[in-house]
Amino acid sequence: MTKVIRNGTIVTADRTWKADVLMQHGKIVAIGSDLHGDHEFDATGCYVMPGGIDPHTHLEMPFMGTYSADDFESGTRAALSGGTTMVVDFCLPSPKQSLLEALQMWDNKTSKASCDYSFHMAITWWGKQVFDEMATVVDKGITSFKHFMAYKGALMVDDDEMYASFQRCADLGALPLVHAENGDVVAALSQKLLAAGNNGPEGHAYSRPPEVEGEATNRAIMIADMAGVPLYVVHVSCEQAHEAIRRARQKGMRVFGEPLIQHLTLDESEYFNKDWDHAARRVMSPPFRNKLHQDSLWAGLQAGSLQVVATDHCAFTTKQKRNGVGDFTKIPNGTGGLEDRLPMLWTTGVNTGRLTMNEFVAVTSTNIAKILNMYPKKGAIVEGADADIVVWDPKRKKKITSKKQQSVIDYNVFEGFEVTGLPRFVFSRGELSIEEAEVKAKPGHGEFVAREPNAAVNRALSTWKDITAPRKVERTGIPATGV
Ligand code: DUC
Ligand code: ZN
Ligand code: ZN
Ligand code: ZN
Repeated sequence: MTKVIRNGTIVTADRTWKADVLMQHGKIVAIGSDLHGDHEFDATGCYVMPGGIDPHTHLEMPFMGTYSADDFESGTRAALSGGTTMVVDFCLPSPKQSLLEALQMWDNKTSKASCDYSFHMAITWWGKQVFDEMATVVDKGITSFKHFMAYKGALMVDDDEMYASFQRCADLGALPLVHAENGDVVAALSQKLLAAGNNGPEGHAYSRPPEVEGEATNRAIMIADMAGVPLYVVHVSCEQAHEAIRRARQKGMRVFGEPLIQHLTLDESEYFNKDWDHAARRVMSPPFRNKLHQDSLWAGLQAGSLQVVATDHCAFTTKQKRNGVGDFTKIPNGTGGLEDRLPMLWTTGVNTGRLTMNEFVAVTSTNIAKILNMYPKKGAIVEGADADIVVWDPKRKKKITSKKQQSVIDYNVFEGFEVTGLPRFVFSRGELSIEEAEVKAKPGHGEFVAREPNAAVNRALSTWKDITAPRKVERTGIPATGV
């Protein structure tokens, strides 16, 4: 059975042209004019783009004494509803847990996924077992490892562990990721704020200023450089972190930065809302920043110094958030966004002229497909690619409301926002998953995407050789010790 998308304009990361797209057995099999198939989908007035890839989700994740509310069933429905056809979730071993055992646990969560998915493996502790198991994890097609520089006493790794893990990543052709916030400083600031009676949600933002993120980003970049490995910095929220990434790239290092749609569109005033629930629902790490930081992130997407827009989708209900009444450090950190990422970025990016349509495709799909080494299976409209396609209607409008969302939580951080630009059809490996606002996604259709290691290393600098292969000086006339 063949399907064809007719009369649309194809938009990829580097081209815009009018053509039809023929799909068969989950793949794109032909691109050209006047194609026909068993089922035809009319894309008149629409853009035909690679489906979005969200490389940063936390579905059904045990965290801060609870579980994030969206699982792979509701999470992938939300993704598809907004034009995202693949998610990359984080597998989080608990302290001393085998990485392979944790991976089995995460794999067990995915049976109702309706779009494709992959994993990043978190390094939450260090030892010979972790060192050894990292190779097996890479063999299983998981070639990216996440490091939390925050969440002291829980997920956080120290610099010695991070350096050891980064070197291991370099050996394995894997990509290290960092959550860059100085966890020691966050813990100290949190205690100080609480002691002064500053226990509301705004205390969360005060405890994680941009400097905390800038310091950690710089540190991670330097450690990655010494380990000779590229680096991917998740949820870049401020100028200080962006500046560190710009500087590293300008010096020739492979460092990538990922702003979130939330940080691009929402600001710190949310935490000063009089309504406790309103503010707590927006507690995430890093917190929302002021408009100057937002401008920096937009500029980074334009200039190419930031490459990917994600969500860090980690949704908690109001009831779960209320665990932190009287102590902001107990408010589960996280916000949703899977369903809204593409419509929000199109509305605030493409419709305002800040991003071209091709840049939109690059930052929502193609760039991360390349960074994670799954291009052109994903992130491309080309013969042989997976038929993960969004047919985008630039005129379609809606007002975002939690009452009509796929996420199971009882609110939406973008509530009331009017978006212009929404999917008309979404295909996941050729399966019609969304038609207008109707969800046709099939739980269980989603498959794991295995990735190959990447040979890319950071060996541009002349000092790199000195660090990895230190020269021993043969000396004569060494003085006797202690004389
Ligand atoms: N930040 C969040 O807000 N939630 C999940 C983990 C994280 O780093
Ligand atoms: Zn014809
Ligand atoms: Zn994080
Ligand atoms: Zn995250």
